[in-house]
Amino acid sequence: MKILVTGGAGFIGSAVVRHLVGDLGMSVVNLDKLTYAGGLESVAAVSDSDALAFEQVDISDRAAVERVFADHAPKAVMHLAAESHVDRSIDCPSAFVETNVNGTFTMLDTALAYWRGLSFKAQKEFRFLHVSTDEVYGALGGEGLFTEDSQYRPSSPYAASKAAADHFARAWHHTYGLPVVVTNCSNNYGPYQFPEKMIPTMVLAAIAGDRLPVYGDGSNVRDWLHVEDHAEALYTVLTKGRPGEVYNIGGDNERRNLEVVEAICAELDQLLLNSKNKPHRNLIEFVTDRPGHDFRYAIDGSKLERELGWSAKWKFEKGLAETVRWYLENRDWWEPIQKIYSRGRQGLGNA
Ligand code: NAD
Ligand code: TDX
Repeated sequence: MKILVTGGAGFIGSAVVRHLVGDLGMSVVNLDKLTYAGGLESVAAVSDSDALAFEQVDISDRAAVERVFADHAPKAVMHLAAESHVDRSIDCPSAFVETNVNGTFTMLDTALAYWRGLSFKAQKEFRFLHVSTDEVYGALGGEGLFTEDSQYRPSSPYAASKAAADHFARAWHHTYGLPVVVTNCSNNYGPYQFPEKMIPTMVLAAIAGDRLPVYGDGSNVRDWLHVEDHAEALYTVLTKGRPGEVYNIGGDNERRNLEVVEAICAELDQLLLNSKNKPHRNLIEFVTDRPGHDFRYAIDGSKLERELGWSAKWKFEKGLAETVRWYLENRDWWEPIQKIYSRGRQGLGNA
């Protein structure tokens, strides 16, 4: 079975590609524009495989996307390509509308035309997996969990663009019968995450002896899932999920941001015994909060566990420790990125 993965040069998409090609021996077409967030180094572990093809294409470019479908005849689509960083969406929302909304529309509509040309059997087997986020549900207070029935209340331009994309995905199933499945996942962490997101930002800043910028008072809560667990969950939903359904994916790992930053510092204290920056927690600095900062995300992932038999394997403390170690041992992956991205503050809405 050949799978078309969009955004396969990004953080989660590359974990999906490594899982499909490396662990499962499947054929994959990786469609990616290679924005600042994408790099083929993230799929280097499988790039020698004949089972992996790459297409440098923008998901909003309909003619190019049509050509990819025609050339590769995929049996399924896993759609991950997106602008993904909340802070960037505050500074430059138009890119999020263009890629996340128009690009998703283009992917759905091109897939529909392709699907209509398939045999009855191939149509029944085809899947379009739309990968989304728990941020579409807005923010939680101290109590409660997001379920698949939670109301859509997106807060940031990023979340609004993903919510719009989710509605298009559902409509292409409801109106045209395209076999769409939607997933909404909590915060991912792990190797190959672009160093603008919170965890790699803190790890790289601490290694450099720079200040660790904790937004507000650090009490905001995120529910962390290891990216390799997410990749496996997505394959489970692709192969076992029912068209028209939504599945929340979570890790049951709610942590306050300050707790996570302190755990990173403690890990670095152990790994960098001779560092002059020890104890790294002294580098923590509380900075101006993110505008519209969602207080808490937490997922009820019981539907996925109950109906499709998936559950996360990684324990957060072990996964975080291994992630810190991965960044220390893989400077050749992130040092070139630092030449184009300086870890400066984004998302104050001044850009
Ligand atoms: P990422 O920013 O690391 O990677 C995005 C990838 O998409 C990059 O390789 C980039 O080059 C590519 N891309 C961007 N615009 C494109 C375009 N117009 N055409 C083709 N390719 C394009 O993102 P990520 O963190 O890996 O997120 C992947 C998906 O998962 C996104 O849809 C995101 O909304 C969703 N998601 C992310 C998280 C998270 O914690 N990171 C959690 C839940 C859901
Ligand atoms: O420097 C920082 N300091 C800080 O305190 C950064 C970059 C973030 N934060 C805080 C903001 C959040 O409360 O840490 C938390 C996590 O921030 P991000 O890594 O930017 O993630 P978040 O905004 O929660 O969104 C992420 O999870 C859901 C992904 O970027 C989205 O793509 C995904 O949909």
